[in-house]
Amino acid sequence: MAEVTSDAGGRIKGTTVIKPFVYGNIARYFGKKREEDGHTHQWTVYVKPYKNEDLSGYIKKIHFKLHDSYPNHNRVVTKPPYEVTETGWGEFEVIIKIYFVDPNERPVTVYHLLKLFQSETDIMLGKKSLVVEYYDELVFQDPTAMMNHALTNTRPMSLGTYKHETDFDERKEKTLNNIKAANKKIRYEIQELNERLKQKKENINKLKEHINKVEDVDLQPDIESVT
Ligand code: SLL
Repeated sequence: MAEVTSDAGGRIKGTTVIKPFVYGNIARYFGKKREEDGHTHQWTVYVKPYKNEDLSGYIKKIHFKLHDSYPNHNRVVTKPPYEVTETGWGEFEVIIKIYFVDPNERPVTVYHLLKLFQSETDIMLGKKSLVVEYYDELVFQDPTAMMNHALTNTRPMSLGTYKHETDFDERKEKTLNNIKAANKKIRYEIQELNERLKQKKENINKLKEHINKVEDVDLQPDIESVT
């Protein structure tokens, strides 16, 4: 258990609070290009809690900065759901800036590449929505007493079971397996390279020995002529 003390800024030393969250977008093809503006998709970009909790307990607002082609591209959302729904024709990077209820807490920025297009047939036909979302964590180091209270006293958002479109447990397992496989591969490559290095070193030593021998032989007549 960390020693809990409070410094002049009112921060609780030795405390770390981690808040998992999910950000991303869903999108759906209209099925055709819209005559009047050339838009092809409706999309929603969002920030959600990973576990069922009301983020407004510790999040003050979230800025979603859209592409310049959108009118008033700085969208500010002050309460759940933290999302922006729009229509458009193109993909771009959305800058998501999360502000906290405690002004001492630095805002956190995440970048999300808004995704509209995917090769799956049902998504291309507009029969099914596309979902691209990521898991991340907000880490609060030595929060102030006020922030700590806000972080640890959140309320649930919904009364029902809370579920994501993405199976993050499955993704975690897949990611872990990929990391393990990559680790194994790299370890094997390192071993092989070490083997080759050893071989080369041995060759160098052999050549050095050879050079020494040749030099010794070369020196012999000179030494003899001096004496
Ligand atoms: C590009 N990366 O340069 C893209 C930009 C911009 C998307 C995509 C239009 C919105 C509107 C829209 O979808 N912009 O007209 O209101 O190709």
